[in-house]
Amino acid sequence: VCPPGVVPLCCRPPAWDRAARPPPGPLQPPGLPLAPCRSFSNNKIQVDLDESSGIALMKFKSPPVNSLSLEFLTEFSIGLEKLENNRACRGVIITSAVPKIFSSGLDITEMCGKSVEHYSEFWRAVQEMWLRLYGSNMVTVAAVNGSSPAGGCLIALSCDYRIMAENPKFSIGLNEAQLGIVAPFWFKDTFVNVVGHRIAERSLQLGSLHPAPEAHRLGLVDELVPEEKLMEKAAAVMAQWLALPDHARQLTKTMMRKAVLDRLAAHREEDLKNFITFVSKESIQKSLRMYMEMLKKRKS
Ligand code: CO8
Repeated sequence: VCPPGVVPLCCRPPAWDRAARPPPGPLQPPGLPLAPCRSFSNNKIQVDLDESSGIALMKFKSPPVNSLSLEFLTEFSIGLEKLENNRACRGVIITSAVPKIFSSGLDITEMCGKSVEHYSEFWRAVQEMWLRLYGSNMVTVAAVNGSSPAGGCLIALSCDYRIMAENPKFSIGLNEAQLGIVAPFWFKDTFVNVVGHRIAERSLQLGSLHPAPEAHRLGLVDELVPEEKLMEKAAAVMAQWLALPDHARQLTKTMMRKAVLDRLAAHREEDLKNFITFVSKESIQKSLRMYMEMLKKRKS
């Protein structure tokens, strides 16, 4: 069972028969357009697709912290859908245009003091984003060039490969417990699939945010590189993954991820109800408000 508009991985047409392309060359430095390239920028995400290599670059550009608002999540899902449906696109590199921040996770203001209808629309958008990204047929590489808590970490975990800037000030993790909230089962499943049960269990209970070197040691990120080398490395990793026939790689990806994807797809409405019940509780609202206040105080 898949949400409307999301074609299950196993049913999507294989990309094996796509036109052969030359191996992808190095990506141009961030900020410069790829050539020849097709761009579709909207308010919060810039997308550049280099049709000759089949590689798209998605850059989050929603300052101050790339928080995942309803608008951001909607743009993200639409961007992924456009790339997925474009036969010229085989892989996407996801990174941030905001210095020092990959994404601060779900926009907490979307979960505070809003109507049930709003919570419902917001949570559906979170589910949709994850189903599209985790279930993508494309090769997905996260170039994590800043801090990446909670929902930001989920985006990175949902990719096929994670490269992080080796700055110990940047941290990544599912820190929901620190906010007094609980990561949903599919956040947990995605985390377990990357780092294994024991590390996920400890990290989730403690709501740990791991500095980049520790995240690398735990296997939460696959590689650390100096920040200025991040895009070059992402392009090299992408080239390695794209050297394989799409069809075989995609079927393998489906085999590895299908059970976890199906679990949310089968329990989507239940998950939505749980979220609404949970987030509507006064005790949870209080925790979220206090956390936002703490962020503001820390600043002053
Ligand atoms: N949502 C909304 N606003 C945010 C968020 C956020 N996630 N993060 C930061 N902001 C705001 C800050 O309040 C601040 O606002 P203002 O300028 O009005 O004071 C502004 O963004 C800038 O923030 P900082 O000054 O803190 O920026 P720094 O560069 O110093 O730090 C960080 C950036 C490291 C990202 C820091 O802001 C931070 O730690 N943010 C919180 C991140 C976080 O804990 N996110 C968790 C969100 S919850 C989630 O993703 C999953 C929940 C799933 C389960 C739900 C079940 C109920």
